[in-house]
Amino acid sequence: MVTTKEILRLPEPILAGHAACAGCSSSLGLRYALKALGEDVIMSVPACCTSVWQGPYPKSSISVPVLNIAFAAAASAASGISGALQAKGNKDTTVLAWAGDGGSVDIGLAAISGAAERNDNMIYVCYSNESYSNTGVQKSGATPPGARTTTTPLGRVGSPKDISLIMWTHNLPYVATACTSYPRDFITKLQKAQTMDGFKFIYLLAPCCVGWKFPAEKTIEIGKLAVESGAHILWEAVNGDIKLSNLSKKYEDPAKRKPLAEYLKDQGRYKGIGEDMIKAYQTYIDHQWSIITSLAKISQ
Ligand SMILES: Cc1ncc(C[n+]2csc(CCOP(=O)(O)OP(=O)(O)O)c2C)c(N)n1
Repeated sequence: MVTTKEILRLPEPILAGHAACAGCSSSLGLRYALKALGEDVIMSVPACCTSVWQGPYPKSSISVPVLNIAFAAAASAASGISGALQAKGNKDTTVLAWAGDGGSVDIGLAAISGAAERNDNMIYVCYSNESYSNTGVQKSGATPPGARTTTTPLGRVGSPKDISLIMWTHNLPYVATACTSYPRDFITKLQKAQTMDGFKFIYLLAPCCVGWKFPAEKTIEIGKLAVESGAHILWEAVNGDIKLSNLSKKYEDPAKRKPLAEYLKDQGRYKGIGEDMIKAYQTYIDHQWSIITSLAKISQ
């Protein structure tokens, strides 16, 4: 694993003048990603917070070339870039598709699935603030049970889609989950993905203080609580073999997990949400744990 000192020494890829909200963890995530992947990167970014905060065209606060593309098209555009690089004999440049959960779990899913099935050479990061944030925090397929959004004012009913497991079924070289509160884990996963050919997928939980309604200074703490409560499981799969990441290993034992209520207490999106919905969230989390740990056992 890279050291914190090593991360700090890497060149800054997000330049002054960006328009991210205070406490935005997805911009922090991209900062880590570009530090991890180096300067020889081309990005494909669909409509999402990142395309907004990077600055008004033709200005960009992101230090690598970015193709801003239609909402559903991050993976297809990245496939095109990857194919063009291949045709030019360029094996060095990393193609990074960087998209929100709305653009990945919902509208871009067919494009991602196609690119994954073809095993097109790219790293696809779905940063998830668990909603369509930049258009006013609507529910996405990744919104957890009970969460209030502008389209679920009484709390989200039903279960989210687990896009990481959906991608895992595509038999990919690399699939992982990460969280912006754990940069070393994320960076290590990105660097591992970068050494592999084909389609690599990372789901990055990125708490959003605006959408989740918590104070900006709590961004890192909230992300940690997501992992410590077991709500977000950190794992990776190399060629299909799933294993829990060290940071999540101890939470395999439910008794070691912090209560879900502790993770939710500072999030305004859960304020006043009934016990039945919180229970549904806990049931969903327990179900996810049983799937991941079963798959990890089979992989041993
Ligand atoms: C086809 C289409 N529908 C709707 C929009 C409007 N739109 C732009 S970004 C966005 C939300 C993006 O949500 P997400 O992918 O979760 O990224 P985030 O904003 O949370 O970063 C929407 C609905 C659009 N650009 N194109």
